[in-house]
Amino acid sequence: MPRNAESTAFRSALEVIRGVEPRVADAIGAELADQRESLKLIASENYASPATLLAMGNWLSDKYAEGTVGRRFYAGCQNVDTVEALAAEHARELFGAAHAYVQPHSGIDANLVAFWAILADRVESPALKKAQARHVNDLTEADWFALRRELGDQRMLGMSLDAGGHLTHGFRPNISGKMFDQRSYGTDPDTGLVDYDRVAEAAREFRPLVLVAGYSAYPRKINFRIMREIADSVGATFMVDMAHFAGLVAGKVFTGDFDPVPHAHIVTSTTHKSLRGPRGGLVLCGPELADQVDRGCPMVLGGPLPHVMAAKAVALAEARRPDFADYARQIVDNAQALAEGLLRCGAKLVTGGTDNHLVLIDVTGYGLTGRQAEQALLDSGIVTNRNAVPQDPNGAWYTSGIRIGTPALTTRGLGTAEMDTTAELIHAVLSQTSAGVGPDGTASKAKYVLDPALADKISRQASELLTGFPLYPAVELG
Ligand code: DSN
Repeated sequence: MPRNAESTAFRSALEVIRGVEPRVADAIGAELADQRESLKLIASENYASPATLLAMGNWLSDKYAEGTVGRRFYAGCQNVDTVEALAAEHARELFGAAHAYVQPHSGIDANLVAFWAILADRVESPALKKAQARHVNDLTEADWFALRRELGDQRMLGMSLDAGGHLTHGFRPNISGKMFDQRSYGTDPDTGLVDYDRVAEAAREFRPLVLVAGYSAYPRKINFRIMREIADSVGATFMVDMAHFAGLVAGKVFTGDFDPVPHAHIVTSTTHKSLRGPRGGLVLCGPELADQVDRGCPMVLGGPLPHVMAAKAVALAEARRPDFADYARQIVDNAQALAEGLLRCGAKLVTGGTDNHLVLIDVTGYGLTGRQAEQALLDSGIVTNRNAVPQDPNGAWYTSGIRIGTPALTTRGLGTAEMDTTAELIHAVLSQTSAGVGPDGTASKAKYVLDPALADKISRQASELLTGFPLYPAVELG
């Protein structure tokens, strides 16, 4: 697309929106300005391409399309069929999967689709058979009770939250924690790494129906061949949630034992993190689970979002281009440079470094909680998020960690030299922030003291670092 076409497209869209609700147009414009000015280091965020963003704002949004390609519960879905089939084809080709389901609206949804498919495939349940055969509205209350009884004691083994696992892998705040009896595996207390012998031991003791691998805050690779062997040894279905690192799989940075697709029975992902697509999810599997996976809507999903599937098709096509592999490699080079820079400054990192897109700083080394560190960095123009560290003494709300990731800054074009500077800026903020006191004079886990002049200085330096790397350079909103 010519550069001025991008600018015209976004300007015109905002002009039209402004004619109806100017405050929405202003918020959209302000979001671009904010994103342009800050050092975005949230490991799960990225910047989708103009083509991906534009593919979402159109008439496909208006179409209902329950069902699957060529088999819809609504008439007139031929164009939705086109975009869904394209997105699925790109996903299959990109990841080398036999089947791709691109309807999930998010990672949580993708995981629910996968969990339901596994339960339906594995559990002998008369109530479930009834649920599959009938429209859900035809099930009686007694049917639902039977369903819960028959499915309710199935077991899931996944990574613990403080080791970097995800809420949707059987933890109580998510429905998966109600669906499954969950046990988790942690990481080695000395190295912070997954200890496969301990995972195997936990699997032997617990005999899970589902073994889950995947994380949102573990800064290392996972050997999926070994995990599959563990799953096979106890008859478990092996599921990988690659939401965070899908871009590294797509870009062939994670290959062989570290590519989940050849090893897992089923793989789920989001499309908007390192994969750099629209917000959404997808599921990959072999032919044996495909039929159950395709029942995702209406079993656990609302109607598909055709405009988002169109954007998935665009982003997945982009990820199939050779330059996406360069991008994926650079994400990891940048994360490693950032980790090395932080280590040189004396920061304490969980596992001592990274081999993926993220770094987890243990900020207790600075005498701070994650919450204090997150806010102090935000004051200084550096956007991160707090995160628990293994055996976190401050719990899941205040936490003791800061998670930083490089997919977004790498999209902007920053390289390893800029990561050195970024590490120095982060260290400058954290080393000069101190814990505050609460109203009763005791140490606070939330309050902090940071000289505003220093925060301003770092903000300016962060902004200067970004000047050579404009975000959406072709887009001028005027
Ligand atoms: N919220 C995402 C993350 O930040 O990792 C995962 O759900």
